[in-house]
Amino acid sequence: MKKIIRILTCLTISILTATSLFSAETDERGKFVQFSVPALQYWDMIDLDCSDNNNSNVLQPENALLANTGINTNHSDYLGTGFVDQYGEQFDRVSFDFQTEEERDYQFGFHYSAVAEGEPVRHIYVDGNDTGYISFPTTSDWDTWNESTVTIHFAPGLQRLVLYTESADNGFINLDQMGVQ
Ligand SMILES: [Ca+2]
Ligand SMILES: [Ca+2]
Repeated sequence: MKKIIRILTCLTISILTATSLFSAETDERGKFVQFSVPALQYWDMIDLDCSDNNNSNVLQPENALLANTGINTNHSDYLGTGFVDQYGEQFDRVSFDFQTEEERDYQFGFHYSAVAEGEPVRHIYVDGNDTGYISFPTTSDWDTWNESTVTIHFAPGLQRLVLYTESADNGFINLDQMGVQ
């Protein structure tokens, strides 16, 4: 029997001990790494090293958990390996998982571009609760990037922040990067 364990906080996974071959896969829930180990006894352990290029204050949406969006590289000057597009219809969402070490206000900066009739917004859900929204003022074209920020208070722990498109959220954005301070 196969046991599947998903590790939501890892953006890059290095398998430290042993094993063996692994493969990077993608399914409807996002990217994952699959590997096989010999039958484990209860005293055995699997060690994983999780990192995002040694900079945990920057998360790339193209590596996040995506729903109803795409990933593209067809505009210049993006950061990381690409950006999220097809992101402006109802139910489209990007979910970031990260760890906070202390209780305080955290500032989130989103690197994006937006060419729309109105001013696109995305509703912010933290651990399943609607905590408001963030605006993404339009940029002159899809090759121009801007930053929009929002401050959210967190206790220590594992967090999930979702940028969710509700029914009237005014159009598409390309989302390139999220920084946390
Ligand atoms: Ca979409
Ligand atoms: Ca990016």
